[in-house]
Amino acid sequence: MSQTALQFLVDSPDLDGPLKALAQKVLSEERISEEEGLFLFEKADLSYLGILANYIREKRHQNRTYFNRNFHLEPTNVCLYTCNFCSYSRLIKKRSEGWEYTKDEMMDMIKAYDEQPVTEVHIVGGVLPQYDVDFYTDLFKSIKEHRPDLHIKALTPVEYHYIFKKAKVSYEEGMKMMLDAGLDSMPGGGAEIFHPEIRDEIAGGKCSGEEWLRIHEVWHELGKRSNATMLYGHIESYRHRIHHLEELRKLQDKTGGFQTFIPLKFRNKGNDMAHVTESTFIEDLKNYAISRIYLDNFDHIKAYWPMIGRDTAQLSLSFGVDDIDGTIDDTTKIYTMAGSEEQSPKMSTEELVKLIRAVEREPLERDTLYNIVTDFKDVVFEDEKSYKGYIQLPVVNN
Ligand code: V47
Ligand code: SF4
Repeated sequence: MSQTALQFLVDSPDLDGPLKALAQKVLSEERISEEEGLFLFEKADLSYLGILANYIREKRHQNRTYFNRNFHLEPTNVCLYTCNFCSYSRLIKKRSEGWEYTKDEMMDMIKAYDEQPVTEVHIVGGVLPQYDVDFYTDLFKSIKEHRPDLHIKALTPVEYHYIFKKAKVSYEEGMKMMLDAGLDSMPGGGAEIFHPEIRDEIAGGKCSGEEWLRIHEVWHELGKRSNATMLYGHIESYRHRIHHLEELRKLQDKTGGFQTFIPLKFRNKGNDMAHVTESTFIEDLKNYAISRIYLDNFDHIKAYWPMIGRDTAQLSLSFGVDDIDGTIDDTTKIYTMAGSEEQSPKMSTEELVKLIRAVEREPLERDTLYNIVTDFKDVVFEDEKSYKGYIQLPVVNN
């Protein structure tokens, strides 16, 4: 279906110049350049981008749409850094307003999921001196002792850079210590925008773009996988987004260790960038589509539904996205504090399955490494026949 749509576009007499050449490139699986990526951001319209991105998505995954069963654990929201976009952190001088969990408290939270079929814990939070190499290696070991099959996806180069420096160990030594303690994979956070023109402005003081990339490289060299993100839609220009995507594509060519790319839409509530207007819904879909087209060496593009909402997540599945993260639970505060669509992000497996089916895609529960846990092909929920999905058509008044 989408192959026909792209072929039809390429053959259309109404399409010429660079747009025709780029559509032809996607059809023949040729890589697009940085200039061409920039051109797509600046000149291509959404329907055109949708055809290209959906072609790639369906060629790789057909209708398959992945999600997992996970929960988030955020050790602290107190942080030494002061990223302008962050609504979540509390400065040290206001630490009484935040939380700082001990290892025992965190283990109690882990144990609260004992009876539930979750496959992953996603751990990320603020940066503070007491959360050091010893704290995290001890935590990871305790989680593995308690529940060996629970996949630990934890911490970003922001934390790793800080704790390794404090412990006076190299990235190589530090990541090996994490591996030995039970770390399974790294989430994609802390990437923001790599280009120093923007990074220094919005996330000054924490690890640089090069350091972020290098820590992922070291982790991949240990044979392990990780994700990547990009915080977009604030003060960056399209040139900065392409630079970011290009850096990721280059590293992926080298290591092949990234699994998923997750574009993160900047939300402006309760932070020092509240004056910056958020990107439009059209812009969000364009960004997913161009990410899918540009990152030809990434298997998956993920839409993080708690942040963009269920309707956009459903639509994104036609703009290059094949993964909508997980059931989550309401344990993550990063987005709710920044004004995300979902104020208490929690979706049951049944709701996720229905949400995916409502846009005629095929839901598959995966584990963190994309092994299939449950294929819902033969599972039909009682009320599904009358289920209308989340997308409401607008009422037109003549
Ligand atoms: O690094 C913080 C972003 C990230 C805001 O790997 C904001 O599977 C928008 O990385 N508006 C953390 N974004 C979350 C993250 C993530 C989420 C889901 C899945 C995975 C994965 C990773 O959240 C931070 C930062 O880039 N962020 N504040 C904000 N106001
Ligand atoms: Fe700290 Fe992360 Fe927030 Fe930056 S984004 S202030 S590093 S918690």
